[in-house]
Formats: sequence, C-alpha cells, structure tokens
Amino acid sequence: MKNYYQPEIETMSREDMIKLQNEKLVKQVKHVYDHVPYYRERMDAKGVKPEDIKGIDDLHKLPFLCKDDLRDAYPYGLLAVPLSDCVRIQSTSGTTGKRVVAFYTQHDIDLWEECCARAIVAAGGTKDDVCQVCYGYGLFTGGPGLNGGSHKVGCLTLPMSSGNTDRQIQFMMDLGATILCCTPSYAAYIGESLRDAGYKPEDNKLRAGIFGAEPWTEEMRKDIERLLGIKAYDIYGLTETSGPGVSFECEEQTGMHICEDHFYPEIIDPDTGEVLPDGSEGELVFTSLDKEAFPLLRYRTRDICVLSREKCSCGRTLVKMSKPRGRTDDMLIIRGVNVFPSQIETVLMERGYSSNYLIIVDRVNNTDTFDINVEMLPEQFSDTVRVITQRERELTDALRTMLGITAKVHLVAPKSIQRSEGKAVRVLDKRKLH
Ligand code: DLL
Repeated sequence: MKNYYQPEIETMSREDMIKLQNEKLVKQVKHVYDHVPYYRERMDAKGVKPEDIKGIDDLHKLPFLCKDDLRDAYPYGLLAVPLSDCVRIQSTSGTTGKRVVAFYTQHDIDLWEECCARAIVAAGGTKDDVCQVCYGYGLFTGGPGLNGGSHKVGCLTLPMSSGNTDRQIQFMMDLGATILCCTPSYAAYIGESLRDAGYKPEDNKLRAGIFGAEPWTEEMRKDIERLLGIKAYDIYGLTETSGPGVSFECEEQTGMHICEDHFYPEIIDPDTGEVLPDGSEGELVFTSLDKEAFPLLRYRTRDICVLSREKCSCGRTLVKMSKPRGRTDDMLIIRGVNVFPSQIETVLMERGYSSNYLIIVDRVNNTDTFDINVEMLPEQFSDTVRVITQRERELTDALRTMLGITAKVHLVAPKSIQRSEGKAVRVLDKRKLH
C-alpha cells in the first residue's frame, strides 16, 4: 500500500497537472503584476502584459528574478499583499550581508507545511510516528517547516531545534523518536554520538530521516543509514520559495519529486538564460504558482541540477530533480548555513585587514570544519601573542554576528598567503561533494 499525503495531486496525470499549472500561473502573474510595482516595471520593460501569459508555454516571455533583485527590493519591495495580511517572516543570508526576508500569509504557511507533510509521508510517516525535528528553529526555515509538516501528518512532534546533542539523544531514546529531521551532517554527528555513548543502531526506534539544506553524497547517506539503522531521505528547498519541501525523496531514492503544483521548475543555461530540455544539466529556476505574500516569477536558484520525468515506482507523477550538483555562484553551505565569501570580506575590510585571506572548508567525520586564514598587516605582525589572540577573538565574534556560525580565525604573517596571477583563490573547499 503506497502512502501519499495528497494522492490527488501527487499522482495526477500529466495532462491534469499542466491544466492546473496553466490556470494557477495565469492568476499568479496577474496578482504579481497588479500588486508589485517592481515586477510590473520589469514586465513593462520587456513589453509583456499579464494577458500575454496564457499558460506555462508562455513562461519564457517573463523576465528572470535573481538574488540581487531580492536585495534591491529589501525588505518590502516584492510584497504582493498588505503587510496586515502577513503572519510570518523567515530569513536567510544574502550576498552582501543584507538578508533575504520572505513573507507568508496563513495560506502560504499552509501550502508550505503541506509540502513538508508530503515529504514526511513519502518517508513512511503517519500519525503514529514520533518526529524529532532538529533543524534550527527561528528565522531558518528548516525547523518551522518540518515542524508544521509533522503537525499536519499528525505525528507527535519533538521541536528540538539544533544543538545540545546530549539532550537530543535523551529525548530520542526516552520518547522513542521514529523519524529524525535535521541536516545530514548533524544526523551523522548524532549517529556518532549515539555510538560513542554505547548505543547500537538497533537500540533506537528511528526508521527514517529527512535530511537536507546542504549538499551530501551517496556515501554519506550510506554512513548515516548504517549509523542510525534507518532509511535516509533527501529534502530540498530554499527560503525564497518558502523553505524545505519544494522537493522531496520517495522510497526509490533516485531524485526528489518537485511539488510542481506549487513551484514550476525550469532548467536554463546559466550563461545565456536559454531554457533547456528535460535531462539537461543547468540552473534550476522556480516560478511559484499560488503564493500570496511573496510570489516569485522565474527565480534563479543558482543550484545546478537535472530534471527527469521518468516513471517512478512510487507512483508519484511529480517531476524529479537530481541532488543539486553545485552552484553557479560562490555561496558555500557550511554546517547548513549559507555563507558568501563577500560577507567575510566585508567584515575583514571593515576592520582594516587586507583582502589577502583564505577560507578553508573541509568535512571531518561528517562535520564541516571552517577555518579562515587572514593576513596581518606588517604593523600588526609585531604585536605580542596576547594581542594577536585578542584580535583573532574579535574577528571571530564579528564574523559570527555576520554569518551566524563560528569560524576558526587564524591571523597569519604578512605575505604568507599565496598571491594569484589570475583570479584570486579565496576558497579552498576540500569536501568534494559533487
Ligand atoms: O536550506 C531550506 C531547507 C531547510 C531545505 C531544511 C531542506 C531542509 P536556505 O537556507 O535558503 O534554505 O538555503 C537554500 O540550500 O539553494 C541549495 O543550494 C541548498 N540546499 C537545500 N536543500 C538541499 C539539498 C534551506 N537537499 C539552499 N541538497 C539551496 C543540496 C540543498 N543542497
């Protein structure tokens, strides 16, 4: 017996899905044009009127939207309903430190939580499950999204948030958690901590995990499955579109089904913007089809992946996307947190350091390490060890405030960071995730 949260949608015929998408798109474009001057100006500049969009075949006529547009429009510029109709914001870091703020009406929250509920049910979840959510709660979408989905399914929800691993393990064992939701790196860490505490995989009641928000490999999946004795499912999403649940894995574990009744995907050539056929690798672009507060038309995610419409043995007809294979920009995801090198540079420059720095990211025992070597100026180099340590601490604090995570800062001797003859290499990502 297959389980679906919304079988009428998840197994809908292609013909009916296209009809639904066409109807929703026409309404969404009109809503956006009527209520968001930013979009109206962009569409007018391209000579496109809402009447020109009769369905998804006309989507290519619309301009793209990218992260910089979100920054320009910060905070209210893309809002499509009165603020009094909004009930929540969520947020994530932006390219230059300005955050991306997404707004939600109650309808938008319901829609988002339903997507997360689909993911939980696809992982075998029912109302009899105990679902431990250890994604961060707060501005990050992970905790609130999976929490809402878990409620919709009717699971007993443990709203743990991330961190405090001893407490996570205590609740997991005492309350018999059956589903674990967190980043894959945290799942691996929890698994190792359980093992170190003397537990065997069969000692816990976990059956499934729903892991996402950062890239992870098939090898890591196997590690986590073995450590915890579970089946590990991938989940994808981004704050701009709502959060987790834009797509999710089923038991076939060969890509993530996109909730395409809400988010219409396109794959484009990142250089030319040309729409590519299914099966081609390119940048993933999403158009929301029924969001109220913060609709997105042709939003460029910067994630590189492939779409596939091959029949899936789970019976879902929703198109599948591959795991993201990289990004078109320089965004790093470290311990689930989005980090742009430009944010780090801003902090360094503001404090009088030069642009000679090197960010080193690695994954040791399934946990990301994050080091930044920063060159001292000659006059700083003569300082005592005590002063240098103090400076490192100040930089670490300033970076934590900007990024939301802690980096190990090392002040190094002047001229010790290798200079480049071409483009400066400021990031050394040793994780080999793609
Ligand atoms: O990471 C939303 C989320 C929360 C997804 C919990 C899944 C689980 P942002 O912080 O805005 O939102 O980061 C979005 O993270 O563009 C991808 O580059 C990356 N990402 C998200 N899920 C995956 C995944 C959340 N399963 C950015 N695999 C996206 C690889 C992922 N990368």
